[in-house]
Amino acid sequence: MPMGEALLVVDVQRGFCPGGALAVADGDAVVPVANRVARAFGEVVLTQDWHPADHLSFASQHPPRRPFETIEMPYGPQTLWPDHCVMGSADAEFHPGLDIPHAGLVIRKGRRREVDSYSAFLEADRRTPTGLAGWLRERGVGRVVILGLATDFCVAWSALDARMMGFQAAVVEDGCRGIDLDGSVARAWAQMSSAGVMRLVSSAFG
Ligand code: VGL
Ligand code: ZN
Repeated sequence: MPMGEALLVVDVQRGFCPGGALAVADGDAVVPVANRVARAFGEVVLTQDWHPADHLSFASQHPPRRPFETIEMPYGPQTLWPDHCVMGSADAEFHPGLDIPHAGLVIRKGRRREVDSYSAFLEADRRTPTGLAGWLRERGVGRVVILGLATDFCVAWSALDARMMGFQAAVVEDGCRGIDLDGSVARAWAQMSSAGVMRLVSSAFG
């Protein structure tokens, strides 16, 4: 049986687009790219960052800490963020321009107060699976193509975990935008490249 492919569309939500709580510069530019690339895939998975209002990745839970500082959590260092993508809020909705009606699965991650989850596969404790790997394997998917927000956090962690879990992985560069804290976008690309993540452009998909 030929190895199946799936497209993983990461966190294309209002919160990460201009006007959102954790806006990524030019974040909404990925929306038409996601829509176009998705047409080339029979199998598409969407992820949504989906936090309780008192999530421990929010700086507001750790006064006097400020957003973008780092603290130690039981599972390691954690960047602190502005309150964002609170479950059920407008900020957590998909970008209204996202048009992928044939998506088969939505993974909501970061739902537990104590543990962040950048990756679509594993929470930040590096132990708790989201179930995505099993879903993909059961459907014969061996290769994932990834795009979305943000390059240096949820996209990169998802791509690295895809490799760690035995999938081939590729990231569509022009389908991503980054937050870029102290060079984190360049570091993410270097890590992805050493892990064997391919770098693609969306024109490859028509
Ligand atoms: C993300 C920071 C916090 C992301 C999510 O989607 O890349 N970044 N939560
Ligand atoms: Zn988050």
